[in-house]
Amino acid sequence: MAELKEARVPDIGDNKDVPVIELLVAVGDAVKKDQGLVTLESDKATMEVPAPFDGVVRELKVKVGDELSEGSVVAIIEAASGAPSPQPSPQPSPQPSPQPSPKGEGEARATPAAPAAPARVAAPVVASAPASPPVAFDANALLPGTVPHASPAVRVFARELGVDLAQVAGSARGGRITKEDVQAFVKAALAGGGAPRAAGGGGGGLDLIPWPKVDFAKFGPVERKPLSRIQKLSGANLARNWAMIPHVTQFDDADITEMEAFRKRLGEENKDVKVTPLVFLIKAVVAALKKYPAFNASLEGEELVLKQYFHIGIAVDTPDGLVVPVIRDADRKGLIELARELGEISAKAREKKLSPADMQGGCFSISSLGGVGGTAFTPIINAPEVAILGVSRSATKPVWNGQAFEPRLMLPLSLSYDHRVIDGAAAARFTAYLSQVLGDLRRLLL
Ligand code: CAO
Repeated sequence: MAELKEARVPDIGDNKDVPVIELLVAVGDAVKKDQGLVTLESDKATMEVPAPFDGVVRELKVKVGDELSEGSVVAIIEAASGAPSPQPSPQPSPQPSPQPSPKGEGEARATPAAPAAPARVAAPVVASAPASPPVAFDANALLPGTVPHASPAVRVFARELGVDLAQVAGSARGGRITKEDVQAFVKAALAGGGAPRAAGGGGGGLDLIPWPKVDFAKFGPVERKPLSRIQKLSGANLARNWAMIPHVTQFDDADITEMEAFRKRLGEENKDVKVTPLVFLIKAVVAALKKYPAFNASLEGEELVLKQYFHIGIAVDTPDGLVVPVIRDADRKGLIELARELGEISAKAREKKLSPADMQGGCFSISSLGGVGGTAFTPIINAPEVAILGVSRSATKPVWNGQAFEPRLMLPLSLSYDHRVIDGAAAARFTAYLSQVLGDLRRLLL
């Protein structure tokens, strides 16, 4: 009799809560031992969770975006027992009776205490139901069960080139897509005058002209330097966010003359911690998010997910590129505690010690170039957030007080927002409120 068994995430080292970026199989697919079921991507690596034995996928316990750790149940697989496996049955599996996996968790709740991997491997399933048949060139023809099959390295390679693997025909056994297949696809696309479509499926294809190919060495000496891993990852995210989110940036100034005097006093009283303007900004942002909840939201289809927690991402410049660790529950922390935590996460970022969990769950990000310079910039929204605050260097400026010009310390604010979610008037109110709070910190008590 056929046996239903769980396929779980194996030992993945120190990685925890690693997001699922791709489902490689669908319910009803026949799978071979070691065939990838889903792809996980941490900030450091992409990995496939393999099928622990041959069988037929009866249930997928995860969806894209779920976060998995070692032992999380990925799928329920019916292991064939001796006889060749029949075509996938439309009947729901009677045993076990799992519940839907809760959002954001990959843990299956209804299959407790089951062994991590089945001891007995069933007989191979029939070849008439290949797990990943060669994928048709037309992505629109992509059906459940014909998900492109490629190794994590090839997936990363394709993503870097902006190639949608669903459009690539795999030449290796079982339709597996190789690096050469991706290269051939890009060459064909370039030769045909078109460009590979933006990866991610949701981009809808940008139909851009090809990237200019220039032999720079013809014009003078050059040196080639590979991008760091962080640059590659953040570059892909930034490009997607810039291309897919209709950004608008609202600029404003906050008079921080009094705030600055208070900050200096705080610094003198707390010499063991560096209190920079950024901690006041975190507090002011939390107050503004409470007043304007649409800024503490994410867009999911036709719904806004409004968050009732206040986790603030901070863009940190490191020698390897930009990372955005998250300060959790910033609403429950005081200025000194925030200053301490900011110092800790910045140091951790620069020492490359951030874990994926340190960079997850953010509601809204702040990118401060105040320590560097500039008067304004347009930060790119850190999806799935809907807004980001850029902060430039404060400067003393003459400000008209109704009777005379007064020297005031002014802090430039640049708020980029997703115009699908936030209107210009709301953005102007948000920055005006931020400016009021920073101008008079007593407002934080209201
Ligand atoms: N105006 C004037 N001075 C400012 C300021 C501002 N808005 N913000 C900070 N400063 C001062 C600080 O007070 C500090 O002065 P002292 O050395 O005299 O104490 C100095 O500038 C350096 O501050 P800092 O940068 O070390 O600290 P921070 O808390 O302001 O920022 C961090 C911490 C991690 C956010 C920052 O170091 C960093 O990495 N910023 C870059 C972020 C980035 O690259 N963003 C661009 C992304 S593109 O969207």
